[in-house]
Amino acid sequence: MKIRTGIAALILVGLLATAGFGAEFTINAGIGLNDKSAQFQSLKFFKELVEKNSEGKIEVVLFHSSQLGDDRTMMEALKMGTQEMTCPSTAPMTAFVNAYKIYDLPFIFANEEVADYILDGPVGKKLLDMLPAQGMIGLAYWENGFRMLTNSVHSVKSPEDLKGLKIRTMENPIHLAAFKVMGANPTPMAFGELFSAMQQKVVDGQENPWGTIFLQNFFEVQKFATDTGHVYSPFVLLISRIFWDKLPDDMKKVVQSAADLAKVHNREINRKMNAEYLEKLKEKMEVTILTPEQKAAFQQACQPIYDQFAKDIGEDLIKEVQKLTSEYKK
Ligand code: KDG
Repeated sequence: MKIRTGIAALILVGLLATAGFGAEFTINAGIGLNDKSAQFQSLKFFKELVEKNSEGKIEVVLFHSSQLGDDRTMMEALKMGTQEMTCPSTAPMTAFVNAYKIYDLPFIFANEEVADYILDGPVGKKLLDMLPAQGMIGLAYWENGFRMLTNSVHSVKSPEDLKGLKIRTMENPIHLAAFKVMGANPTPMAFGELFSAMQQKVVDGQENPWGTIFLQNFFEVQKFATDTGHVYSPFVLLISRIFWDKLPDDMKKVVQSAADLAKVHNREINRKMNAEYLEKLKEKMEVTILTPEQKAAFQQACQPIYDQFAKDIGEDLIKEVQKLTSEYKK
């Protein structure tokens, strides 16, 4: 009898530990994308590492599909300390730290390798270091990816084809200005409202990486896609400063190292998934792959944005990034 009770108690302790009971700290982490996304898969990877390496002292609870709100609302919650973690695109982060607009300049990064080089270098670090003053700690740059255009009206092969199309953008002044200058009729909206806005034809189109277009079933309400790749969207894994300041140093190390390892994992699976889902989307939508000349026309059309936002972002920062990206190419 005693042995049986002992075993039962052991099982119970095990169950409680896996359920997070007894954990000293809980990280509630919320994102906008769904549970099939590379972002959610990477959060699961992060959770496993943190829970294992903290020996159960930290529990990570995951929420997807805007269950805890949109990017902006979750960042506000981090600032107030009512939510511990989120992973927004950098575009809506510009409401908190203006310098993040540098990443929104159209065509600033030619490919993912250049993006990694900038994000993991001094510029990326400088921008992460601006976050604590806003009540958030930037643990690592993960990846959303190059953004592609979709719509339900007609195929888009040139900026002229955008004329009059109502395009949902993220809440970001540069994205709005870029689509305006290309002739579209842009409107900012939270991600969680996007699918039904397209379904109800409140907007004609949107822009997101291939993985999102496929995994969020956007192809059900959008017939046309174009590989514009007009903006590279980084994600930042953010943790509330209020929570961070309560963590002992050894636990901070566990969280930081899991964020760094998950970054490598995230970039790897995200790139694989984006390539794979482009092929799948070709079976479901009319996908236009632009020639280099066609792509150059979009780049040309967006050029005025650089002057328009030079003062706002800071000419020195723009020059610094352009210098680094050109060095990388050599
Ligand atoms: O989880 C991330 C999403 O909330 C959001 O950042 C996705 O790219 C996105 C968009 O278009 O809003």
